[in-house]
Amino acid sequence: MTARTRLRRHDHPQRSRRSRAAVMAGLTLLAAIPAAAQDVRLSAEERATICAEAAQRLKGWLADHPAAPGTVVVATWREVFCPEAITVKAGEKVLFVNVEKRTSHSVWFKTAGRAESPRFFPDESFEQPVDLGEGDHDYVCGPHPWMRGRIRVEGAAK
Ligand SMILES: [Cu+2]
Repeated sequence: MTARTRLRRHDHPQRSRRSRAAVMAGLTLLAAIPAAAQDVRLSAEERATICAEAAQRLKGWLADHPAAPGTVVVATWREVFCPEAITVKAGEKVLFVNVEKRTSHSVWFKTAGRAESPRFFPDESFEQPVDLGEGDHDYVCGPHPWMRGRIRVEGAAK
């Protein structure tokens, strides 16, 4: 399967009109700044505003779905991973929670050669095993390649 058909398959129907140019622009930027673990469409201020909103929405979600101790939570909101960079110790778990109203996301450690996670829809979560080894690991969202994050793993067995 080519990258092109994969992107098309994951396109959201409601985005299909405007998404082609956006996807191509995202891929161009992705190629230009391979190491950056942040959303290149938005300024730092815009991302901070979005992540403050995400934190409020996540608080409500966690009230209904308490996270186990040793869980680091990342929210997805307005096509941003919040927070974009986290540090996890070996043995901890990373839980991605989708607090969007209608958009689904995935977690994909693409440069590490991993398979893309299942899509998680609004009000759903996805638990990412911390099996990546010590160091920094960048990931993207499959359907929205401009969504980026980074997990730093500390103290894992090498
Ligand atoms: Cu996404």
